[in-house]
Amino acid sequence: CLAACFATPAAYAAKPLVIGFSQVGAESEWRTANTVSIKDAARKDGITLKFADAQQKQENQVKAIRSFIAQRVDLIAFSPVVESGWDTVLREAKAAKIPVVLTDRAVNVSDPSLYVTFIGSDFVEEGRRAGRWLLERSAKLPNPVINIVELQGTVGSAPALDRKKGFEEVIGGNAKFKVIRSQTGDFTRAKGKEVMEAFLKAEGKKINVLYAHNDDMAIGAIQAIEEAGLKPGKDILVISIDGVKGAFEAMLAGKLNVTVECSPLLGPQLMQLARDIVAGKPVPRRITTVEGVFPAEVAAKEFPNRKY
Ligand code: GYE
Repeated sequence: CLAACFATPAAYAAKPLVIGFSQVGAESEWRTANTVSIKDAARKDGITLKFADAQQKQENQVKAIRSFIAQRVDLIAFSPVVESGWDTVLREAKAAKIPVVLTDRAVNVSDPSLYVTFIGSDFVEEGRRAGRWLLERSAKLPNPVINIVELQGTVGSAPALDRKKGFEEVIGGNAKFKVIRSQTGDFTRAKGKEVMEAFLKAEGKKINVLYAHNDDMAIGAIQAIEEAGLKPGKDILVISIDGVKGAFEAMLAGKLNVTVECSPLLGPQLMQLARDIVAGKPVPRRITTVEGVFPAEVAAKEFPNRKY
């Protein structure tokens, strides 16, 4: 028993924490920055991170979580691609006594004890912020009716559901605003472009505003607008969410009007939470990220401060 018997308590305490993390995919600039933040924070903290990319598929996330349970990791964290369908696998984690932390996106489960805490943005509020910007901006427009097309995020995902809801909360019930088309672009540039092309074909110059649930889809759509011979940012106002560098570049080029910030830099907070949870300390049930709104007018000033 030599080594084990003589190991000091400090040696045990130094055993690195093992976290299994199931990521949504690599669908956007936001996601890439989120992955970097989590991997960097784990490395800095000496935490062993088992990282799995689900390529936007729930079945892959379920598999990854089951494999983390089989490996008996200390904690499971994941960003659920969609809200529903998690009860079974999370019950398995609970039965194995492995705590679960949600990052970025929420789940819809019948038993709230299936996860310890949820860290991430308030997506409904982000949608409201996008709506409020449009309300203010459109007060200056002569149009009696403002026709909006909407590029939704991944079907069934928390940010797509909530960003739609928050936006509608602000502009709904106001006869001036009409959402004439709304379809998913799956949070990617390629899909954003493709769906915007279809919107433009169907509605053409009727479109006054594009509301995209993330910057990547807006950037794809901007290309489609230009290819249709229209000026993004002028002929069609473009509103999006995230605040990634690509969005700032588009604002500096005059092609995007506003981005509502959504921070992907969740890594350091996640590592701290993981340590606290494993040490048995109480943690808040919900940790909401603090964020702002960046209209094109402040893009030049803010660009050098952006971290993602
Ligand atoms: O807005 C989008 C990404 O869940 C907040 O997912 C995240 C969203 C983000 O693909 O760009």
